Amino acid sequence: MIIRFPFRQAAFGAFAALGLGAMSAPALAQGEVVVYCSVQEEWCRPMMQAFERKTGIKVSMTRKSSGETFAQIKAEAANPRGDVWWGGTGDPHLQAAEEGITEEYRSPMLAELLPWATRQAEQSKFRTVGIYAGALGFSFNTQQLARKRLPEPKCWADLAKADYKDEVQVADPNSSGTAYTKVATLVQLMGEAKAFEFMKAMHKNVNQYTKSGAAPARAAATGESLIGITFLHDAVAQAVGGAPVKVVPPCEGTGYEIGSMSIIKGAKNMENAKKFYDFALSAESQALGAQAKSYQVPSNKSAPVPPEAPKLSDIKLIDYDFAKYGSSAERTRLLAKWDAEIRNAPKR
Ligand code: S7P
Repeated sequence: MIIRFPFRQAAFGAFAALGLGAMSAPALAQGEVVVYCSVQEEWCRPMMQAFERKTGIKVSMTRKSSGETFAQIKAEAANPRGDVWWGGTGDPHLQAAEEGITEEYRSPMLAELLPWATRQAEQSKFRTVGIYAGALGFSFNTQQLARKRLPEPKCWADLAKADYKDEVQVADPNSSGTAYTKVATLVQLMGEAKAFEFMKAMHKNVNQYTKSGAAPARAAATGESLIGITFLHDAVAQAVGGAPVKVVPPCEGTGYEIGSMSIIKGAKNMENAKKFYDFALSAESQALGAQAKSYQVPSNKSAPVPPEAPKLSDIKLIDYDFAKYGSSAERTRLLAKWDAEIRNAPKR
């Protein structure tokens, strides 16, 4: 009892700050919430711990990539096991909203968000919301590049050149939201026919389609792969950690993500899911990202933007059509086309 008392005080303070102060303190220390986390493990853990510390609500967390989590929520729809899906690229969250497997929730915290984050909520009829943003690109290992006497890749087009045979790593767009963002970005940037021609040519240079979207940044950092296509912030995390990598926003322009969060339809712990959702939209919780070396741009207007975060205003960004590329029909069609035309295309 003596140990728990100050904990409850802290929890009450947090809920008062989130506009939930009318709840009784003993109730705050009860219950659980099941969170499917699609950011990097390094950020998932401190975020869950911070929520537990604030509220006394126990968190059961599973970390999986965006596409994998979407597939899991869909498979579990008749008997949902998760309550909240936190993080991951916005497209599969939008698809989940359209397919009715996530729940409408108008958080009181929406007023604190930047317009791109609330647009995501409005677009999905309040079934998802933006929690961070980040641009796509690639990174390369500077030591390996010098050792192999190769030219610096600067553009998407460079990644299909014979110079980089077996030197490019990128994730599989079925499991990875990052890699789906890449497919949708190239289609918007080049037109669909040219984008698939380019991906077929680049396929000859791909040494591995990984499950996780951020893995190619780690591979470029260690030199296991010369080049890794990822979100720029995932590559920056490697550079900040001291890896010999250069981070490249492609010269032709690039797409970006609105990392999102959704409550799962039929959540067994609905009230706690909403508390987690409100907490995840607060400036205080979003500041935890940078502490965990996750350098996305946060969606809360008052959350500090990490100085390491790639400056979106300095990058040639396309006007990414989230409504189209996050729609069920388009995402399903593009993934099937990638499977049919790219995954097993000849390497020679
Ligand atoms: O590392 C953070 C991040 O890049 O990971 C998320 C990503 O969707 C999860 O990885 P997958 O590509 O494997 O799905 C991004 O939303 C986030 O910025």
